[in-house]
Amino acid sequence: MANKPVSFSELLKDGPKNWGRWGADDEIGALNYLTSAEVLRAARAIKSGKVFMLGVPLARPAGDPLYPSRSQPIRTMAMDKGFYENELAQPFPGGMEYADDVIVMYLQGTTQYDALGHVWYDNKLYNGYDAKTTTGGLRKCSIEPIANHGVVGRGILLDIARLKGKPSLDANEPITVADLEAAAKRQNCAIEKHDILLIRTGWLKRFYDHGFPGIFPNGEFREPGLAYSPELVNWVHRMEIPSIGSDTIATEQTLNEAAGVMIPLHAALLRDQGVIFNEIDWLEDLANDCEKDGQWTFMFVGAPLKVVRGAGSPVNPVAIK
Ligand code: UVW
Repeated sequence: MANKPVSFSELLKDGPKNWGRWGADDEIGALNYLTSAEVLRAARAIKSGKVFMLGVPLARPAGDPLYPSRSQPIRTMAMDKGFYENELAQPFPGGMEYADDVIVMYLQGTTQYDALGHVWYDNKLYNGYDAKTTTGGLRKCSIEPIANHGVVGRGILLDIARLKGKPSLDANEPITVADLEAAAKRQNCAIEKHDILLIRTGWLKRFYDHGFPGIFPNGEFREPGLAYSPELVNWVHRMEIPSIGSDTIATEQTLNEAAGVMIPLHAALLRDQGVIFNEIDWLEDLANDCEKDGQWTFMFVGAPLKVVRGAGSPVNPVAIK
């Protein structure tokens, strides 16, 4: 049973903030850590040329994994052979015909990046921008500046499910700093400053194995993941982590029972520190390969779409080993 919720301003009042660190007009937060030197460090992590695409299939007829308040993507044909068969379209001169389609979806309804203006508390976004700047489209901290910069750096996969010796973590199971360090130790690799963290819980595989009950047991949204603690938010700040991704919908433990709050790391890391969240990553193939060859670091490339004023964007991230 969760306690009565504490307000985020109270819970996080002594926590680290990066507001102003990169100037009063900054909109990319911890991506500022990802300089050209970091891209070269990432390139040095490439050893075999193996490529892993971390996006999930989009708009499957059977449905996609997404946050409960979001509806499923709708993809429909705007042009196909049927149009020609029913004389609704004519071939181009020369005889060529074509297919076209349209998708209606939440920008965060698949593997995706959250913009820094995606969440706020106390009416302030990252870097102190007024929450009113989100009305009608994000005029500050949209996905566009993130998409213009790109998310390129050394990635490290931390396989917490393997660390715990189970196919997936349990509902609302927390991941602590000690777990991250123990996973790195088991994998015989070190987490370095400015690393892009990918955290495997095994949760997303439950969706493809068992459908919606696999990730909403008892109909509840209670994902395992990184758990809020002052130690964790200080560790992320000290390690200057630019971005965190996971094989869950929200990249963090859903409910912090002690404080009675939901997804507090969106407040403590994204809003306060400008850490970029990347969600719904497919990590199974990458993790299996890392376990096999013992190489858990790679070049990571995340290229969200330049959606004008968007609160997020779909992405198909790339890990190159
Ligand atoms: C919410 O936190 C509402 O969404 P997401 O998990 O996409 O960040």
